[in-house]
Amino acid sequence: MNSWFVMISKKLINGFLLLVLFTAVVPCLAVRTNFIGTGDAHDWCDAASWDNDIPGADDEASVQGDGTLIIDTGCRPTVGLLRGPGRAAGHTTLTIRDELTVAGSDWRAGYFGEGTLNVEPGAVITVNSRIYAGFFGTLHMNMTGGSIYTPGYLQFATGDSDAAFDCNMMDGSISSDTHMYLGTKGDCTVNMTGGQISTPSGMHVFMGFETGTSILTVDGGTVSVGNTLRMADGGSTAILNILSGSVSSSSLYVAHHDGGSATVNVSGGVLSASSGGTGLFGVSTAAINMTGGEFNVSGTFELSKTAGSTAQVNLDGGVMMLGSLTVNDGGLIDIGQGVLKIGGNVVSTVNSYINSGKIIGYGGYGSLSVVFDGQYTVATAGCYSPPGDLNGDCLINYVDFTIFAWDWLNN
Ligand SMILES: [Ca+2]
Repeated sequence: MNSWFVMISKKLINGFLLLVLFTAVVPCLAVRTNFIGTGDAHDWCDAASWDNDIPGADDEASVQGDGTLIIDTGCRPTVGLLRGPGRAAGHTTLTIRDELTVAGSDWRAGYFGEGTLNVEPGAVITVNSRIYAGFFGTLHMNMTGGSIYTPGYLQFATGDSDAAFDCNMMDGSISSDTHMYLGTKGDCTVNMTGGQISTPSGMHVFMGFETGTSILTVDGGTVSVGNTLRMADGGSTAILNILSGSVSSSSLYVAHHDGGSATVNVSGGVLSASSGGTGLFGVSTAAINMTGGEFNVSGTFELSKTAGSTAQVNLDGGVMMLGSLTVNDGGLIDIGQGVLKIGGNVVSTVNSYINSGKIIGYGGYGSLSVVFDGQYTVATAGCYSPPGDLNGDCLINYVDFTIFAWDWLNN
């Protein structure tokens, strides 16, 4: 054979090998298939529910339109991408009772549309890269069991300020290996009465330098944050209510950027962290209202770290137990029926805060007692019963007015 023939033959063979190789490594072309059902109870594993067959492991499943799609027991789909429930027009509902795997990339629920997601016992949802819930749209979620897990991050109410996410979690678990963002651009409401939310990384209760509101209410169940729990980024409002159950983190930042407003209300249960404070990275506003339960920080808790920040702690009940306490200007602790405990003998430090008006009792009407019990410095308040306090609880409010009005009407 002459040399040019050999050369062309080699090129053809190489080309053929390349073609074989190319065909072998490139997966089937991904297709988008849309849920086309209207009304209730369409089965995900029924091809008639889709306009382009049941989505496969490389495909984009788009759960859109007006209707309810169900992943029922025995139907265990794996898809490449998941969009919905809720995409463009209509209100789509997705109910999940068995395994769902998003193998290729992310899941965008409430994606430029409105959807309802029901996660029920038996659901095992695994999303390969990350989860957006309420992404330029609205997602309503009800979780009564099962699990949601992603190794990536998880963002609620994100994309723009019209995005919204609300969730009622009664049982089950939501976990990620990286950050969880409860509101980044739009409003986010999470109500827990059971189950677990956990990450070894951080949680932002509103993150994104926008003006939205994020409310996390825990009345049962546990929230476990391995790193920092940050409340209220610049301009946003964050509210954490704990009625029962527990919330724990490594660091706890209550209002942490310019213009942020954070409120923690504890009436029961336990909030615990290893360190933390208020107004950490900007001029912001913080309130901690306790009427019961425990607020435990094993290390230092610092009030109003950034100059110009304000922080008010109202201890109307429960116990605030701190490893150590720093109260900067702008910080105020008002002790009512609650108890403030600080590790070690820091009686003189606490008295200096009392003398400078940073710790008061009953809004200034109380007398404060500070003692070292051998382990903790314990500050409590007694009440002088100011004029007008007819029931002797040191508060002048509608209860006193009721007594006054009753006496007046009966005499
Ligand atoms: Ca009273």
